[in-house]
Amino acid sequence: MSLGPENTVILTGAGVSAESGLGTFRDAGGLWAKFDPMKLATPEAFAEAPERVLEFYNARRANLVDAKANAAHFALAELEQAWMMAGRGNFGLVTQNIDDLHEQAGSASLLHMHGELLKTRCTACGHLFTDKDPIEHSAPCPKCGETHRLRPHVVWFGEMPIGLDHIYKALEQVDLFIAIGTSGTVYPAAGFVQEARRAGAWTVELSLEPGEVSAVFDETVYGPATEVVPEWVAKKLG
Ligand code: BV8
Repeated sequence: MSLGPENTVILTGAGVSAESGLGTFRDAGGLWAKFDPMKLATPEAFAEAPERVLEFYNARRANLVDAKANAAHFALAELEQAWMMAGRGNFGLVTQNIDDLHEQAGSASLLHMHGELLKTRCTACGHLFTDKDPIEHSAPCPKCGETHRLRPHVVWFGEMPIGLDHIYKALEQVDLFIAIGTSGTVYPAAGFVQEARRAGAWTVELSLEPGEVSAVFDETVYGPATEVVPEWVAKKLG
């Protein structure tokens, strides 16, 4: 009997990049333990205090420039390769992370639903460009020349995540859903596992410890991503 396609959707969060030295949000000592997200990661905060918000993101951008992909990122790129080579079904990697570590590891079908820290966007003309330098609030847009209109290309609280229609379409026909290194706190991402279950998928959580929605997963494995993810992928690829 043919196994049929095994359409796969993977959702990653800050935990997959933790061992690359990038801070998580809600762990002890995490970013939101030190900073108030409502004062730094909302459009209102940016409108009220653009310099403070830019300082926060410029510091994280500078920290990201030297970060390197880890074994978990590489294992996910290997899983995608195997899927494509064997024609095992659709494969989509949705990340909540704004770093570029999945790209570094070679992941191709990648969607940054919360944006990308190494991109800057002009709110006047919409120009979107890769940018590793600090964003100066008064700087002119390289395309339209307007000043005071540049922002990090990240999705703040209250803003619409990127690619939701594409993600929900993939979740309608998913057979295997794997959530990796995410606390399941932020919606709509935290609700994806429910969509996957509605589609009849096998759902897996790979993280350091149980998150807010762990109870609904069919399979859970806890431990550092650089150990748990390569092990899970090796077992899956037999
Ligand atoms: C939306 C980008 C409307 C910027 C982020 C009131 C007003 C407005 C909205 C809301 C509201 N109340 C609720 C909401 C919805 C809100 C929300 O969910 N709030 C929460 C706090 C309750 N969501 C939104 O606003 C979203 N937009 O709702 O739009 C809409 C939506 C749908 C349809 C129509 C309209 C936008 C949310 C995006 C916000 N932007 N980031 C930036 O990075 O600064 S959120 C931020 O937290 C990250 O992007 C990340 O995506 C997100 C979740 O964090 P995690 O990745 O899970 O990280 P966390 O630290 O929490 O957990 C780490 C995990 O890793 C832990 O489980 C840990 O155990 C594990 N771990 C740690 N180390 C390791 C490890 N695992 C393995 N190995 C290790 N070594």
